[in-house]
Amino acid sequence: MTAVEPGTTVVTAQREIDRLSGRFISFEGGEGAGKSTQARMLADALRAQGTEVVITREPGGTPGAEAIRTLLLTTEGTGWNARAEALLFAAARSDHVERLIAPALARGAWVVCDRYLDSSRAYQGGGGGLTDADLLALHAIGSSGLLPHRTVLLTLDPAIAATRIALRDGDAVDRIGGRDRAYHDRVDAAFRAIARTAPDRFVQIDASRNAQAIHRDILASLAADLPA
Ligand code: T5A
Repeated sequence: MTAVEPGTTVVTAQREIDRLSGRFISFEGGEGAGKSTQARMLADALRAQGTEVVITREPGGTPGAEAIRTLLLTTEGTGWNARAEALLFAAARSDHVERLIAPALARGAWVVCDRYLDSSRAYQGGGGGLTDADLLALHAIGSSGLLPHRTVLLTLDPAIAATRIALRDGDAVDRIGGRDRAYHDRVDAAFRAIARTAPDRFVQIDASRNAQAIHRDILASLAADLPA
């Protein structure tokens, strides 16, 4: 298996990864639901079994996508409308898939990704009002529609998540995280609705418990995918 070269389609990789031992797992959920914590715990558990794991995040994961992350989340100015945001997230994802995710899957590694396409569907779609069809069309153009094998959706009351974030970050918020409660409630509802449309891909985990209990549930939900 050769790595996918920049400029080539990832469609072949999508077909081929289904035959390989590597798996593409994304973590989704609202702000502060515990995605980064659980992604790290899963990666550590897999590595302890001798599995090659690439842990990464969106927006980001490659130098180009990290530059777009800065544009999206921290650059001073008036911010972006939902359409511009969706295009920037899709562009970052395209670079991320082509240069990091697809090559890792093609060599049989596991990819554990902190946010992916479903965040665009929930934030720019549910929160920002774009249609799911438009967001999936951007994903088809940018990343040949590459989907994770499994998506772990961490569900948590936004009020509890806000308390956790305040404990960690104090008053600091990024441009999207700082949007109002109504926006984040729409994002939360959108994640749950998206998960219902793809029950074979999604596992929903109650993230209100302690991190170890959540981790155990995630391992159990991925049991069929885990290396023997
Ligand atoms: N976005 C992203 C879009 O709008 N569209 C897109 O397509 C994409 C890809 C990304 C922003 O971009 C938006 C969504 C976001 O607004 P980010 O900095 O990556 O920004 O933001 P988050 O993904 O929300 O990252 P956070 O770090 O804020 O949240 P996590 O990763 O869900 O939470 P985590 O693990 O860092 O935990 C938060 C705190 O809670 C503690 C942790 O120690 C930490 O202090 N914690 C727990 N406390 C109690 N019990 C538990 N079980 C806990 N688990 C973790």
